[in-house]
Amino acid sequence: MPQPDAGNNGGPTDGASGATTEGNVAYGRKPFKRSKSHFADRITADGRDGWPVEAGRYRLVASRACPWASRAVISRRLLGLEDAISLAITDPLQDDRSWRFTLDPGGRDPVLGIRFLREAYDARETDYPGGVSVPAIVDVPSGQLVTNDFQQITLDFATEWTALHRPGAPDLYPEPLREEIDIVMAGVYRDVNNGVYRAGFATGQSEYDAAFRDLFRRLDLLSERLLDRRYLVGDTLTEADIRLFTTLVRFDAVYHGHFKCNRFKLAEDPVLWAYAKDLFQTPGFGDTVDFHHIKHHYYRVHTGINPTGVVPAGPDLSSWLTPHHREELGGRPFGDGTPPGPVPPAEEVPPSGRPEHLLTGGS
Ligand SMILES: N[C@@H](CCC(=O)N[C@@H](CS)C(=O)NCC(=O)O)C(=O)O
Repeated sequence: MPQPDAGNNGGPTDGASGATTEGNVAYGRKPFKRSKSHFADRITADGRDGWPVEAGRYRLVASRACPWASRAVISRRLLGLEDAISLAITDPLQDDRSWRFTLDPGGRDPVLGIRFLREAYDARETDYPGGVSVPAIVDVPSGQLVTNDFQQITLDFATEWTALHRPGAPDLYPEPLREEIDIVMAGVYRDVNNGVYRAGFATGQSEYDAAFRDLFRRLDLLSERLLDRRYLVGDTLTEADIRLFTTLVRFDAVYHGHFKCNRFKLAEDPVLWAYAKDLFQTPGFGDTVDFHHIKHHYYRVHTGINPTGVVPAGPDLSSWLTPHHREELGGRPFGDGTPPGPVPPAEEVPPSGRPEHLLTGGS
């Protein structure tokens, strides 16, 4: 069932509400506060919320610009759910009707037949008053939004969709490590994933200072933690790594400048930089990243903090592909499993979004 919006103070839900709500009015004077997901139904093996796990029934709508949606794209790929859950990629630029399918022929999602993600929200709840956000999972037969609960979607991919995982899929949320994973993820969420937004959309100095301090204190701790261990928890990839990665991969390209998170660049912290490159070069991570979408979304949509909409040409992203040497720490990326195969051709990131598209390629 839809959940009441809690904690939305009328500011941007993540500051990415599209041009109209991104203006100065939306920034308000209250501190940045993330709104809670409105639709929190779960797709489960037993179908207790009315949405059973079923191959081919659901469509994941994601923006490659969005860190929260990118979690779902990575986890879907690591688990080999590509054939079970189809993927729609939105235009990185919202307009005042929010996320749209302008990248698709005729401006319509070819499976759902809609032009705006809002249509799936409306199909679920008439005159839905809240913001439209990605990631969103839509029930294809009815065209209705099922969930936009970004915190739960990936956990359910890992634990409820197991019957449809590929052979050799990793266990991204292993039972014996859940307590530790949850603790690590809580700190990463508060200070890093959401922390960069708190800094970037701060409307006062003390709010910004606090977010900046918490962010870099946490990054220092993470750097220390990762000094002699390849992954955040245990010796394999878990959900915790996915969640940290989606912020780190955006760090130098957008958060360092656009969100004023500039005590250091990721590339200046040897441990975090090597860790992030290691993940980037692991099948399922970097092959989902579109730097063009990331940069253009943040710098062009957030007109409140970048009124000119000019997108910086740098940084040089080709260094994401340089050696990281983290394999010397051991670790078993996929545990007893195997890496995912190649990206399905229809889902390949275009050359413009890849790191080898150097500065000469433009912004
Ligand atoms: N606030 C979302 C979390 C995901 C999120 O913030 N996604 C952003 C993109 S990175 C979004 O779609 N924002 C839409 C908007 O601000 O209108 C939720 O409550 O589920």
